[in-house]
Parts: sequence; C-alpha cells; structure tokens
Amino acid sequence: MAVSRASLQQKLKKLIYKFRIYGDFMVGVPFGNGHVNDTYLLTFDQGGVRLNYVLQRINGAVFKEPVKVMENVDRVTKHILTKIQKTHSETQKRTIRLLRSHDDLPYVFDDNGNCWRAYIYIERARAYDVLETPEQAFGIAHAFGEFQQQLIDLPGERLHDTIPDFHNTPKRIEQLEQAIKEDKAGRVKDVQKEIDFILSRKEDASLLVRLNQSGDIPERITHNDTKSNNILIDDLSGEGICVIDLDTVMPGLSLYDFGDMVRTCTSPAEEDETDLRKVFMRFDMYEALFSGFCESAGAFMTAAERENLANAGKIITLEIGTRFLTDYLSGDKYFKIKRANHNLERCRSQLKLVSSIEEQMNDMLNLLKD
Ligand code: GN1
Ligand code: MG
Repeated sequence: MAVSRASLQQKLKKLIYKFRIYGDFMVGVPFGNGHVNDTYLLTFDQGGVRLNYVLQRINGAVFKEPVKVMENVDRVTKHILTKIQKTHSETQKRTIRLLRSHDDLPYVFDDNGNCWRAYIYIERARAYDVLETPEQAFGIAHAFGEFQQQLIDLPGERLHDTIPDFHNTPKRIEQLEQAIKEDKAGRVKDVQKEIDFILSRKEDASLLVRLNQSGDIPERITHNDTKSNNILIDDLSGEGICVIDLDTVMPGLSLYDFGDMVRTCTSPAEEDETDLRKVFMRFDMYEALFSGFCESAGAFMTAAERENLANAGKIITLEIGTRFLTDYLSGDKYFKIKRANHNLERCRSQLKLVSSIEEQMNDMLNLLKD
C-alpha cells in the first residue's frame, strides 16, 4: 500500500510537470464521482501559497480520439472566456482554465499512450450529486442554458463528434438488443422485467432523433452530460457559476441537455439508489429547471424545442437506464462500478424515475401552456 501510494505520487508529479506550472508539487489524491475518467486533485506550494489543480486521465476506451476531445474543449473554453470577459469583471471562476504543456498544447501523453489534461481548481464552489433546493435547480438550468447560448456563434468548423451517436436513443436501444442476443455475462435471465420496460417504450424513445431528422429541431452545440454535478455552485452566492466536464461538448440536441438535468436534478436520491421508493421526480424541482432554462435558453429555443421540453427528461432517463443495462449485460465494461450489481441498480433507479416522470407528464405539459 505504502509503495503504491508513493508510486502514485511519483506518477502524478511527473505528469503535472509536463504542463507549464509554477511551484512545488505537494500531494495528489483521487477526486470526484465520474464514471469514466480518472481524476486527481493536486496541491502545489507556490511561494508559500497553496494552490489546487485538477489532473485527469481521459479514458481512451471511451474517447478513442482524446486529442479531438481536447480540441473541442479548448475551442469552447476560449470562446466562453471571450464572452464572459465582456459581461463579468471577475472571470476566474466562470470557465474551466486548461493548463498548457511545454509545447503549448492543452494536453500531454504519458508513457503508456494515455492522454491527460489539467486545469485550475475552482475554490469555494462545489458540485452536488443530489440537489437540496429549487434555487439550485434553477441555477443549474440557467447555467447550462447560458452555456448553449454562449456557443451559438462559435466561429470555425463544426466541432468533432467525439463519440458518434452519443445521444441517439434508438441506437442505444439497438445496442441493448444486441447485448441481449449475445448475453455475454449470462445475465439476461435475471432482467426480463427491465428489458420489457425499455423495449415497450421504443417508439417514445426515438422522438427527439426523429424530430431532428425531419428538420423540426436543430442541431446545436451542446454539453451532452448535464448532470447536476457538472455545474459548480458558488458557496457564497449559490449561483450556478461554472460548467465543468466538457468532454462530450459537441454537436447535439438542446433537449438532451435539458432532459439530463431532469434526470439528475429532480430526484431526491442518488443515481444508484436501491430503495426505489426514494426515487421520483420532485415537481417543484422540475418547475425550477423549466424556469431557469427558459430564462437563459428561451431567446433561441424554437417552438418545437419548447413543446418537447416535457418529453426530454423521460427520453434521456430511459436512454441512460438502457446504457446501464447494456453494460450490465456485457459484463460491466464501460462504466466504473463499485459493486457487483452496480449497473443493474443504476438501471433500476433510472427506470423508476421514468415511471415517475410519465405519471407527471400532464402537469409538465400544463406548465408549457402557462
Ligand atoms: C458518464 O463520466 P461521467 O460520470 O460524467 C457518461 C454519461 C452518463 C453518466 C451517467 C462519456 O458521465 O454519458 O450520462 O456517466 N459519460 C460518458 O451518470 O459516457
Ligand atoms: Mg462526464
């Protein structure tokens, strides 16, 4: 244990000095709750002052072209910085600031070919896995809506599709059907109820993709992973201050971003809660998301996008539940797990949330009429 701890410190130290950074490396510790990348918080002594940085290994199995991921993140953060410089006197906490390597790139590679990036840790702000108040939900939706708004005029060519068909819900269901056929881990027999639940909603699940294909809802630049914990909430002001985890920023549909907020901001329980009585959509949280998003995204939202806000949460919650189940059936190859049935537990809580959203569909639609 002692040896591996020391070797981790050596490894982190070697990596972080591949970036242009001032001061003495003190310590690095694992950080955050991501299901995909490896994240560390590093502390530096800079002339007697302690400063923290986040260092992350991009998961190469998930992001096959990490350089493209970083090109997207770099362009997007630079663009956002130019925007907030015009509107805010203090910009330090309002966007991720990437460190640059000695070759002036926003990433480095280790000896095993893994891609790493680093940024300045934002102090006195935090990310919430479960929200406590509607004000937080409002702030999160407002911030993600503003993020889309800021990127509407991103100059240059289309961003890279770093994970093609990332939010193609019908494709995700096809992948589930394939995993059922293959039954690699011999688990299909235990999850017939979950499979039936998902497959009986196939038609509903394809709605947003169909609306995009028919030209009714446009492609935009979206975040694509708008979990509650991908916004930092300022400790003092309570404002949703900074959008983080930009790995999946790419062309996408605005409604998937809104939907993932419904999935992660409205339930009083964690994504992997096993007591399903605790998993449901709190309507006051939905209302707060709706208001926050309309306030910042309302100006550019089309009528068809607006009309489908109520469907978005259901569709992406079904999509993520489908992905968890697919991974469970495939032997837990994609998402990091902490226990044997973790992906199944995650799937079940998502499906419970889908049911709760369905029950409240009329109330959600009524909100649109007002
Ligand atoms: C993954 O890495 P993390 O936890 O931010 C996943 C998202 C899922 C999410 C479910 C690249 O995000 O798509 O919605 O888990 N990211 C990727 O919690 O697959
Ligand atoms: Mg993520």
